Amino acid sequence: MKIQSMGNLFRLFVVLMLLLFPAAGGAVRIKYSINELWRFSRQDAPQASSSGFSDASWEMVHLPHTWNCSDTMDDEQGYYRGAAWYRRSIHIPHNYHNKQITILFEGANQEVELFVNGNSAGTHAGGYTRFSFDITALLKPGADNQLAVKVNNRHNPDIPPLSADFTFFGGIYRDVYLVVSSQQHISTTHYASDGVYVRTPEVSESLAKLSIETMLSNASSVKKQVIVEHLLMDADQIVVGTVSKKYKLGEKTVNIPVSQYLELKQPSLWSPESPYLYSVCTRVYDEKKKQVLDEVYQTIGFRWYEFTTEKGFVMNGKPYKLIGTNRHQCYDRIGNALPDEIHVKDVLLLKQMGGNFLRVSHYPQDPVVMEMCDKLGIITSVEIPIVNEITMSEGFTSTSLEMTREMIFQDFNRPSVVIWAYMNEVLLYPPFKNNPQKHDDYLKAVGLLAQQIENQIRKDDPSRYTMIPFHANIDLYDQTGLTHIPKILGWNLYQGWYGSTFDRFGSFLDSASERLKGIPFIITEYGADVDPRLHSFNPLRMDYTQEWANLYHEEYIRAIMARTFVVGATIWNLNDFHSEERGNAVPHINSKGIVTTTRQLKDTYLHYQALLLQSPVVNIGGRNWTIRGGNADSNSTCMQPVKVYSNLPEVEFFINGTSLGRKTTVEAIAEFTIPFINGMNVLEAVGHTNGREIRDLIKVDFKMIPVPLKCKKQDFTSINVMLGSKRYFEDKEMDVIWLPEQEYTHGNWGYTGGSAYVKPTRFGQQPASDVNVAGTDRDPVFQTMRRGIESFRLDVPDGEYTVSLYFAEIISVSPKVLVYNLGDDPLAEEKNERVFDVYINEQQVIHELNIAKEAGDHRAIIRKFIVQAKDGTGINIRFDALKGEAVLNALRVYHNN
Ligand code: GCB
Ligand code: CA
Repeated sequence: MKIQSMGNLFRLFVVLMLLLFPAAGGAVRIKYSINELWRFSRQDAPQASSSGFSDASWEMVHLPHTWNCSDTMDDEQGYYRGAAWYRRSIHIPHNYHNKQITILFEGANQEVELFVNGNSAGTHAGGYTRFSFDITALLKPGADNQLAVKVNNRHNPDIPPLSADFTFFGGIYRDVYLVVSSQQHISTTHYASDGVYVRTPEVSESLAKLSIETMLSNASSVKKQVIVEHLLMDADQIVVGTVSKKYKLGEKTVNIPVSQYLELKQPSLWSPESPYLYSVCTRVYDEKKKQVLDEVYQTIGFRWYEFTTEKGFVMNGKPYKLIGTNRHQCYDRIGNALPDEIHVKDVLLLKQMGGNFLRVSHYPQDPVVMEMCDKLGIITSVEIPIVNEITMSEGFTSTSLEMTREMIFQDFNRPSVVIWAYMNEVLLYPPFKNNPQKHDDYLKAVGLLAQQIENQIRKDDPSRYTMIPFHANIDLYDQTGLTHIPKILGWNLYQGWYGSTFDRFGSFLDSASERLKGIPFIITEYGADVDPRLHSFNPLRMDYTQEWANLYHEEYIRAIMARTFVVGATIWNLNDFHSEERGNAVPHINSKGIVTTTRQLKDTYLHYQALLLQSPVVNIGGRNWTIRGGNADSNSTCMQPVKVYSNLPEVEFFINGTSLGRKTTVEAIAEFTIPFINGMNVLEAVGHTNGREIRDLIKVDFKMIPVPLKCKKQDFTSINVMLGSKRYFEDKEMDVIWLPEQEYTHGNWGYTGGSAYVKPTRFGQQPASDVNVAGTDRDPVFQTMRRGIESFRLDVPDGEYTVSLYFAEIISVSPKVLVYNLGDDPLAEEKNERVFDVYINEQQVIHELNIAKEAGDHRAIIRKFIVQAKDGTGINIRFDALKGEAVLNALRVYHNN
């Protein structure tokens, strides 16, 4: 009641003010994007800085843009990391002659030099923060002005990140704006922020105190009196507070801080479930308050919060377990050059999953991401991209500190931000392991840099928490002193993925918390790779199947929920993301996302949604696994398990309209065994809540293999089998399901002889190779094999068949060691030369095949044969080793008639 009438009073006041002092048109700043019509060249062209340079032959591109879309996904190692140029002209109207003109880059990776009409306007280092240049002095009003931007994504030892498990796409990959303001204006060049910093030193249900700092600049060569006014507005744009003050601005001054104070009684609080937003409109008037010279709006929120090991995270007096994801700014085919819509979509995905927490890692992201977190009530931790290692140089230190300040000032007012973080797994591989003195110096340098960054944050923004994310080497971080610098410790933990077993996760946390008593922990990363095309009913560590990751996450979330000192956790990762160096099942992609690079939902997402979302959820697992296959049983069905994820107490399952009964959900899961039939199957899960039915429905095309193969009831049409594999591989483009191998039995199909290939690693073994197999996008089909195979037989009916044999030499004599494997490195394998013959139905079809010699290592080859099955003897493919072992990676048999 009271607030309402206050609001009305203020509204009246504002209307009056506007009547008395109408803002003169055209004076307030204009900000507009200049994303289109850039000419681009992916090479260094030093002459391109001059305004006379002709770029007519250059390609025309639009921002956001990266030059690494294709070379980061091809079979050649590496991608272009070097200089490139962007050029365009901008028309500056004559009446801008007394304006201040700033160019604002939201992000360009990673070194930039801007030239305006041939003159250098400035440089910037760092690929993930915004930067701006005041280009007024270099522009000619009433003319076309030439912009030339040199961008370089080379390795630079003074700029973090030096290395990381993600692709360093080069380019101007975020929006670029021009800001046209009056000579007396709110600064546009203070760390490229909006120039207004709103602090809320005191917030309670009854009162919020605001301190608003404005950075002022005066470009004119005469002193000026100005009035700075702040209007505090609620979510309905009703003014609920105002304050103003006169200031004398000296001539030619930049970034002069001035502060004013405001109070608000009974503020509506910002919280995850009710993210109430206010805004502060800051206006600069001339001294008579006749003209508005400049104006900016800041979105803010009122909340107070605390992290403790006893109560976890508490906001506005209410405890929250923070659960969410990390996120990388990339997408299928477009790299990091994302339109705003995809940034928006990603934060919505997190919200729709029931997540309340985003670790904006490993670097600050697009302003739209942060804006969405403010709007949706997603708590965030933002991080500068020092990853894996540092350089012991003054340059590296100063760039890091500069980045820290950019991060802080650019997202200073966001109610969603509660943590500033830095240094991800910075001791992953200290470089001087064999030199104790240098090793020691390095650890000291890391400790010193951490302390400097920590001090900088505490000085610039004491209101937020700080955090450093570690990997599991607690001794090293402790020895370096890093465990006692930030207010919160982050842990990136992968027990049960990179070596070890799931249960080691909980036991690690318990002993670490014992040792570091009183320090809140956040599980900043945990995850397992999933190639969404791979499935298994016998999942194994490192098999890249959905099912292994399901088990991993089920175990981890249980352990996280059970521990109060774990105040939050962020899954690694929201989305599958680009990491050029990686092989794995999907080369160049880290597939630990719970959604794919095109944002298809994986089972893990569907499970978290059932665990976290308040509203009723019924999700059939394997929603994307719509082409399945297997052998028919005596009822002409094939039994396969399907999980249903639901937050309802029980769910009922229907297959093709027939109920399989109800099951109780345990930890939001109910598992059903489904009798699939050949062809299209309709799967339906139904739950009930408050008299309402909640349903999910999927359609699955089941490709049944008749048993025996010469079955009267069903024709044999085709079969695809991966040797040495327990996995299924779904190929939607080809409309094919690849089956795991089985041993031959009479009347059926399968191999005889040999053993499944396993990849030896330091911590044991992996069930498949993870090398990038060249010449195919279906790497998993080639990444397993049966070594020493004697034959493959199919007791198919008489007729003509196409038999395709799939080969690749997947053994690695000198395997690539990736630090991210956390020590579970591949071991060098012994490569004995292999030469073998192949016979089909006793006719020799391959003479002396030497895969490595013919195709080279890690390259796919397919040999196709037309074969007649006669006299009821089916197809018998026989391997005869001449040297070493014969192998077969996969095979396809297709019935031609
Ligand atoms: C980590 C890193 C992250 C990697 C991740 C992984 O610990 O912080 O950048 O992508 O592991 O998938 O290995
Ligand atoms: Ca490449």
